[in-house]
Amino acid sequence: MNRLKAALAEGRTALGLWQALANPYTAEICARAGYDWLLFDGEHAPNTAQTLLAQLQAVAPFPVEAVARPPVGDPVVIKQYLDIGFRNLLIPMVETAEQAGQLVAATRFPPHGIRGVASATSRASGFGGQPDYLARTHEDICLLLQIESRTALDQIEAIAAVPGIDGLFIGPADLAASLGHLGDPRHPEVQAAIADALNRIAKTGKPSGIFALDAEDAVARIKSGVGFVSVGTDIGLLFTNARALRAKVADAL
Ligand code: 3PY
Ligand code: MG
Repeated sequence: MNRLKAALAEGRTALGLWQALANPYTAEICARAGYDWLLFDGEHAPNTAQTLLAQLQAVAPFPVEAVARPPVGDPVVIKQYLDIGFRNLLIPMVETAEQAGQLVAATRFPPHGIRGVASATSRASGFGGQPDYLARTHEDICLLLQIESRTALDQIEAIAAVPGIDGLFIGPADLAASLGHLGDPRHPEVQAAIADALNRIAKTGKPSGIFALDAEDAVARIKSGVGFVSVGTDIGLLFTNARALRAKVADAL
């Protein structure tokens, strides 16, 4: 059973932590921290299928769902991510219902989609040990799409209506850039656009998600009904705490 897919379908909040260190050792540490999901970033972190596989293996013993973000919503990359065993995907830069439909198709074997078939050679099938894999695996796939441009904002209802989409996730950094406020996701215009987008997603009945700007932002988003929230990043935790510790000691001297 996919715990993230189930949580979203039942309207339960799912807390996530972004993984950009591209490292199985730190992924294992974060997997012990109690989050519902960890996002392994193939778009902006130095990940390959091999490094993603190692991270997936590192977190496998823990009750946390691994979500992968491919660099692009490409059926070939999606096929590779699914084959190594990711069952939760967050696709960046989705702008149209047509694109959303193609992404759903990329996650399903024919006749329901276009996903290329590997069974006995894929980790996802338990290396061939799962007899109903080809017929049932799509039932466990959770497909999350990112809304992060002005064009995408206009298409929220159409994208959400595509069968097979499990949730829509706001990317504040790219959205800010698209709205003319590069590097300033807290700009009132960006915040107003995000509030409007979250409201409209809620009206479609689909779960919404967001990359929170800090802990306070995460709490506010969760209280307002956002279903899956990334509350921070591995790099942020390391860098912020490394700096703060040094400053604390240096300031006391
Ligand atoms: C964005 O903010 O643009 C994202 O993709 C999530 O961090
Ligand atoms: Mg983005």
